[in-house]
Amino acid sequence: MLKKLRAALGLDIKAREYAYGSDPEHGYLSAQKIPEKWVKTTCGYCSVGCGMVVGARDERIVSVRGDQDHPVNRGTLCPKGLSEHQMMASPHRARTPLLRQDGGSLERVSWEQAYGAMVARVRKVQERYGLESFAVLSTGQLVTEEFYALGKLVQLGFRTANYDGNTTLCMSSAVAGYKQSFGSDGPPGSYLGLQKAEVVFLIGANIADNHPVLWHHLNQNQNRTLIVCDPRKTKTAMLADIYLPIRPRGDIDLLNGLIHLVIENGYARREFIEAHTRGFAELEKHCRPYTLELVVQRTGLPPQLIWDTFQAIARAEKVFFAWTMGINHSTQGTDAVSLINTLALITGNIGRTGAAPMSITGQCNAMGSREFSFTSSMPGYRKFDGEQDRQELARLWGIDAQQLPPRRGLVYPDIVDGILEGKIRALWVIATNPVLSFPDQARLKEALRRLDFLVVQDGFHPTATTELADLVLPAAIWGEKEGSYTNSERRVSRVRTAVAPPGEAKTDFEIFLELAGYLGVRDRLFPGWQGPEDAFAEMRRVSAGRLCDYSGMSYALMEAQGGLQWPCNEDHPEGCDSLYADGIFPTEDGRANLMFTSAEKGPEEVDDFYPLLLNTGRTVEHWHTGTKTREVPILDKLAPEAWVELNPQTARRYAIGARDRVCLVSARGRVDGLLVRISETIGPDQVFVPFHFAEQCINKLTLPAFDPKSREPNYKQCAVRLERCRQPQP
Ligand SMILES: Nc1nc2c(c(=O)[nH]1)N[C@H]1C(S)=C(S)[C@@H](COP(=O)(O)OP(=O)(O)OC[C@H]3O[C@@H](n4cnc5c(=O)[nH]c(N)nc54)[C@H](O)[C@@H]3O)O[C@H]1N2
Ligand SMILES: Nc1nc2c(c(=O)[nH]1)N[C@H]1C(S)=C(S)[C@@H](COP(=O)(O)OP(=O)(O)OC[C@H]3O[C@@H](n4cnc5c(=O)[nH]c(N)nc54)[C@H](O)[C@@H]3O)O[C@H]1N2
Ligand code: SF4
Ligand SMILES: [Mo]
Repeated sequence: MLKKLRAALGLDIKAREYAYGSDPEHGYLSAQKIPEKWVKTTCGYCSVGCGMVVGARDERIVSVRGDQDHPVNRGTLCPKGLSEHQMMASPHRARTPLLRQDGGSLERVSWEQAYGAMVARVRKVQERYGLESFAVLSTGQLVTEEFYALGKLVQLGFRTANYDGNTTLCMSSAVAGYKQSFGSDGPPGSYLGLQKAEVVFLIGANIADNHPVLWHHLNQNQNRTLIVCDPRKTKTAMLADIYLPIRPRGDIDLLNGLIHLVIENGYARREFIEAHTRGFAELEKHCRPYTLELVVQRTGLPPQLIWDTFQAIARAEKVFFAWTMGINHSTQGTDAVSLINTLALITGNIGRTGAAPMSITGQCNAMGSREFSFTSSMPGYRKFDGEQDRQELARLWGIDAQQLPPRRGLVYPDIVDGILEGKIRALWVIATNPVLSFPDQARLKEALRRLDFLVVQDGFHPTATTELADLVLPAAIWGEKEGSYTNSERRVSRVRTAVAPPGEAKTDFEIFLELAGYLGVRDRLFPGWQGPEDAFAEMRRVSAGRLCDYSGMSYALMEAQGGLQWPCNEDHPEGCDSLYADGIFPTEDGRANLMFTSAEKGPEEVDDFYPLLLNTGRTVEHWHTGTKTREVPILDKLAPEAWVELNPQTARRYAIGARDRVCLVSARGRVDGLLVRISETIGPDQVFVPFHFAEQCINKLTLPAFDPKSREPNYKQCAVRLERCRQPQP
């Protein structure tokens, strides 16, 4: 019967399977769901960087499946990846430029009017208040070619250094921590390490929800010991051999204690330490007081678990240390990162497959922004204050080094402060939604209201941020643009166009180049550029000889291999699995720094008035502020609203039952109508709420406290109190 039907519809078996595989509701009976063409690309959500094949028909993506040949995922995808195409046809896509004039409503305008207005308004502000009164906030979600073009446009075209990205909300602590330890940014390990390590130590990383396809690598490693350190017993923690239910912010004490145990018990790799590091004597002295008793007292962990963790690390030949936001999202994030690097260094876990410290990044192309966006460093990981770096980049670009910004400009939270202080008067926001994602929402909104001019460039409208804009620029998104993303393991993979963007939306790349034309700098900055491949050619030249060396890459090679890990050059024509295999680090004397630190008090402690510690984060179904995933019916049905996780003891204390609704209040705001989930996954003095929901935006409560080195926000702890709900539900 089916065979006949298939024959009648003229479907070949493969096409039927593809369509059925991703769309069981309509399945193979719907001829409109049968792709006319298949395009290989990379997932546009998280930094795992799964390879996928998307099927398009009539300018719509109708099917998505995992690329069987891609080394990252071998055909597997998580729920977000599998349903990625469903957000594209959302009624909330931005379709035309919109301009607000004289305080009125946003009205449709042509691109010419939009560009004209933007250049005129920004120039006016810059003429009146100085070049640096214009600031730009970008993202980790453009293709790298777009980052490269944007960096040149902002720094050399608009000539403002006050330019940063949402990446400061995410992994700037990892960047700063790598720089402190190794002299440069760059994650030393790769996913193969998850397969080859004897011990995998995950610290503040919930990969089961947030990097699900990394399990695919862990699962290939049956003999490993998995250690998970997280105050919440997450899905990841539930699968651990050793679960460390650490007190929030206890990581620095734990790491100091582990370093002490390693040294005291004779497990430090003396030969490696002497040949390749600096600062061991000071480290040893610093860690001496961290006895097991002290660490137990500070972290709340049972001594046996700390001892078991130490034994596992000390005895293994290969330990893979990986962390994410439980470490980075802290006022001590940078130093905690460096301490993880130190533990890896003294145990000789660097430069080998399966033996590395490795920050798992977040967004699909946070890494690309680190390499080429001209924010945290100059393109190709060049230092703003490195004389040689400046001369080299100037020569490559054929400009005078004087034209390069003398220093890094203001970083994200300092741009917000700059607006509040009246120093910054115009802001361009690209592919980020700060009104929901930045801490202390009321303060951020107040800042945005004070601006003379706010431009927001987004694939969706309305969003919490586009609603406040004076000018909305409609952008193409994943599936509608060309370029490349770099994933967490330095793998640069192709991103390809399957369909045209909706309405008049344009790719960010086109917008940057056309805007450069209106500004009169297009020929100077982008001579002869037609498309992203021209940017890529220049990126190869600009990165040649650098750590993030793209010189051996081409689009064709990337497509053939399922991405290439940098450095990729004559020495490593197929890319490189581990950094620092020779034990030589990009510091002045080639040695890694054994950085250390002590735990400080958190920026906000609980008290009688605000007795609970609020932890925030993610769930597998949703992506950040939900502009995409809340448009996907299956994902939104699975997780339609925010919730608060409460320990049974806390629930008893407040006489609250499961499915009751409560309100959380901090010194900065309140969130009503949170659905209660009672679970021992969370400690009695803590609560957890995901941050994806505009209706119950948890960043009304979080605090504007930032790491002094990386400027990353302290999203994971603030003091709140719980009240019974005033309203029955939202
Ligand atoms: N489904 C989904 N996946 C995503 C994203 C998404 O929005 N949704 N976003 C992507 C992005 S940009 C990022 S940055 C990553 C983030 O990925 P993760 O870092 O895994 O995500 P989070 O849930 O923010 O935080 C991780 C864990 O840190 C723990 N934690 C809190 N405080 C502490 C502490 O003091 N010590 C320790 N050790 N742990 C602590 C939390 O309990 C939480 O389980 O996910 C990426 N993947
Ligand atoms: N409380 C709390 N807050 C947090 C966190 C937390 O753990 N707790 N995590 C923080 C972290 S790690 C991160 S990374 C941030 C993320 O915070 P945001 O960056 O604000 O979150 P997104 O929802 O990813 O916003 C991306 C925006 O870009 C748009 N967009 C997508 N693709 C494109 C494109 O190709 N071009 C253009 N122009 N627009 C596009 C989307 O529609 C969306 O509006 O949130 C931070 N905020
Ligand atoms: S794990 Fe990340 S990259 Fe892979 S399909 Fe899911 S969201 Fe996409
Ligand atoms: Mo992130």
